[in-house]
This record gives sequence, C-alpha cells and structure tokens, in this order.
Amino acid sequence: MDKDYLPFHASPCKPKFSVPAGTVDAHCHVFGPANEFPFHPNRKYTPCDASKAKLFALRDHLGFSRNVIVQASCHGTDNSALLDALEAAGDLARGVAVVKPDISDAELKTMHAVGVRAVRFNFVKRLVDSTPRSTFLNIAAKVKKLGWHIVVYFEAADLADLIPFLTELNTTIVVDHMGRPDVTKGVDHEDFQQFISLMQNNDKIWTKVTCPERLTAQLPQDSKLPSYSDVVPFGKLLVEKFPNRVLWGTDWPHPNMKSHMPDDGQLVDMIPNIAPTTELQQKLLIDNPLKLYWG
Ligand code: 0GY
Repeated sequence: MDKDYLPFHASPCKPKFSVPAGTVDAHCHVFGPANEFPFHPNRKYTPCDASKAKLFALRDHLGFSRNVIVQASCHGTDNSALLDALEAAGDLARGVAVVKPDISDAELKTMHAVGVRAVRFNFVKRLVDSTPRSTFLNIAAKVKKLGWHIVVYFEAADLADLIPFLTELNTTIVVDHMGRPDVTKGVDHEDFQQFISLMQNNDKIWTKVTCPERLTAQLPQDSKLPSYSDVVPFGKLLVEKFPNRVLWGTDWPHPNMKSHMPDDGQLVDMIPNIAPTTELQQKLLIDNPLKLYWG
C-alpha cells in the first residue's frame, strides 16, 4: 500500500443505534487481496487489502443485513474482486461495476447474474483519467437494456459543468456522497442549493448521504475522532426533502482518508441525526436500497 495510506479501523465500536433488521450498507468496497486480485496498473493509489471476508464481518458486527459493493478506481475496469465478493454473498449483496467502453452484452449479462445492477462514472480527477462523455453515454445505453442505473462520483466544483450531461443521461442516477459539498459554506450556499435544485427538478436523481468523515472540516483532537456535526445539516436536509431517493453507506474501507480513519460504529451512530424518525430510517436504510438494487 502507499506510504501515506491509512488502513481501515481495526476494531470499530459496536454502534449504540440498533439499525432496523434488513438494513443495507449501500456504499462499500472490496480491495484485493492483491495476491489474488491485483490492483490495476493505471491506478492512482494503492490501498491496503480489504477482503470480502472482512467486509462481511463488518456487516455482521454493525448489525447490517446486506451490502452494495462499489468497484473502486484502484481496480480499474477489472471487476474480478467485486464479482468474487458478489458470488460469495449471494442474495446478500449487489454490485456497481466500472466497465470498458467495448463491454459486450454477454459480459453485462454475466455480471447481472451475479448481482451487478449499476455502473459507476467517476469524474474525480485525482482518482481517474478523464473519459469522453460520449463514451459514458454509449455505456449508459448498453446497461439501460438490463435496467441498470448509473452511479456518478464528482466534486462539487464540477457540478455546474455536469448538469447538461446528467440531464442527457435521462436515467436513474445516484450521486455519491451528496455531490461532495464544501461543508464550510453551509447548506444555504448557492453551491449546495444548486445540487438541491438538480434533485428537485429531476426525480430520477438519487444521492448517498454518506462520508461525513470525508466531507468534515473538523480534525481529530487529542486522538478523539471528530463528531462530524458540520456535515449533519447536509445529510438531514436531503433525507427530509427527498426521503425516497436517499441511500446510506459506510464507505468502508474508506480509501484515501488523510486526516484520520473513522470508526464505522460511530458512523452508524450518526444515522438518527440525519434520519430522525423511524419512517425516515426505514426508507433510507431498507426500502430505498431494496427498491433500487433488489427490486
Ligand atoms: C469512495 C471515495 C474515494 C475513492 C473511490 O473509486 C475510488 O477509488 O471511490 C475517494 O478517494 O474519495 O467513494 O470510496
């Protein structure tokens, strides 16, 4: 792994918040193990191994029932580790793949059979080289035949430029990590309001209210982890405004964290802060991910 790479938390606490039975972790990854599933030669970072066995153990420890495993950029378009994890999990997991432009219908069908239900388009410049939008539109047309949706990952600064493309996709889209807002600007800032308007004007756009550890401006103090209170208003606003189009996930094993590594149990304990009622929790943690990935 890279010299400055932080491995995932070795012993996350047991959450105090008991998630309802059937809860889905709708954003997590598997990395390697590299001796079995080598990382991609063009990757921008080399993480620590984060095997399917460790992911499933975390799922059980947190009281979760299912996972949506997202192909990460360090594996490029080689989805072997993802497909292996999906096969092992059976009906307890679904996947989001990253595919080559020339992927065949037969390959897509094979992926569908083991549980892939979406492809991810990554626009984050530190993670991937850029892909022409026409290439993404061709991939979107291919996967639409299988009823798959598109997961997009971008930084807030790129949203304005991406809006015409997202509109042109004209399919179900899930935006990772609330579009990565700059939380120091507050929810009323025009940048986040632009994201809210996008969701308001397009009922095919969903978002993951994930990654307080990535979005926070808070730093650990005397080895105490941040409370992430500065991210709560963003997640809460989205959950309350769009209760049927939000997903929650751990983001385990939290690639590329620099300031600290979160405790996954503490992340789970934040859920009632953004989804304060049992009705909102039921939609966020169960109904919405089941509809999108198991429906
Ligand atoms: C995440 C976030 C990151 C990494 C990736 O594909 C990836 O490598 O998604 C990141 O570094 O922000 O969602 O795991």
